[in-house]
Amino acid sequence: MKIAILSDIHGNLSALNAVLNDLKKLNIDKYIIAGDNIIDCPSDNEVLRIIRSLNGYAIKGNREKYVLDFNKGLHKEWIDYKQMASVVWTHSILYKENLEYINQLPEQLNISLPGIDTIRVVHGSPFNVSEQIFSDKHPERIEKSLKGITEKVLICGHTHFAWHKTIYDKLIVNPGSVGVPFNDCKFAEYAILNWCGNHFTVTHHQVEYDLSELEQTFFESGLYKACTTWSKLTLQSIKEGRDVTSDFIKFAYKLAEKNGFTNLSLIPNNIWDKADEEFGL
Ligand SMILES: [Mn+2]
Repeated sequence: MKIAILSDIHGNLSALNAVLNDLKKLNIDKYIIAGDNIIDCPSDNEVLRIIRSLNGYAIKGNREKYVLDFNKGLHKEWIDYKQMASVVWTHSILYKENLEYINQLPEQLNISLPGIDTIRVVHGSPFNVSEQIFSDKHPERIEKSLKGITEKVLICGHTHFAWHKTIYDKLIVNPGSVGVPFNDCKFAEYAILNWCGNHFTVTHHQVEYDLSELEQTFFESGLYKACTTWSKLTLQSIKEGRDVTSDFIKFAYKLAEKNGFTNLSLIPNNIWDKADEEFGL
C-alpha cells in the first residue's frame, strides 16, 4: 500500500501538476490531501478540479475556512482590507461547485484500512486547524497531539516544513507544501507513506517546476493586480523557500504600532502600502 500525501497546494497549479507527474511512476494506491488547497496562488478552481478527480482523502485547512466564513457573511470588513484581498479574490472567482466541495470537506479524517495502521489526518493539529506543529520547537505540542489520538499515524500540514518522526510509538508526518514550501526549498514537496508488511516508511520528495509559468498565471488571472503586495510576497516566498509573508506582516504590525495603532486585528491600507514601500520587496 503506497499513499501519497499532499498538503498546502495554495492554488499553485504548476506545482501540483509537477507533483502529479512525478507520482505517475510510483504506483500510488491512495491520496491524502491535508488542506489549504486554495488561496495565495491563482489557480484555485483548477486545483480543486484535480483534487476532486483524485478521489482521495481530503480535509479543510484554515484557507478553506476563511473563504467559507467570508461566504457566510462573517468578516464582511475583509473586503476593505488589502491584507485580506487574496481571500476575497479567491472567494470571488471560485465556482459554485468548488465552494460546495470545500464546504463538505471534513476538518479531520480517520483512515482505517484493513491490514495497515490507522491514520489521523489534520491540517494544523488534532486540536486546532491553525496550530503549528514543528519538529524542533514546542515538543509539548507533538506530545499532546500524539497522546490525544488513538490512531497510530498523524498526518499534519500547515507549517510548510517537511519532516517526520516516530515518537511515543506513533508516527507523525508533515509532507511539507506543494505550492509554497519553506525550509529553503524552492521545489514542490510531497511525501509517500509506504506500508512494509508491519509498519510504514516515509519518504520526502521535491520536484522542480517552471516558476516563470507560475508567475505568468499571477498576471493573467488578475490576482496580481487585485492583490499586488500579497502576490509579491507569495512569489518571493516561493522563490526563496521561506516565509517572507509572515516577516512582512510582523513588519507591518510594527509599523502600525509606531504610527499609533494599537490592538489592531487587521492592518489599515495606508500602513499596508507604507510597509510595502519600506519592506524592500
Ligand atoms: Mn494552513
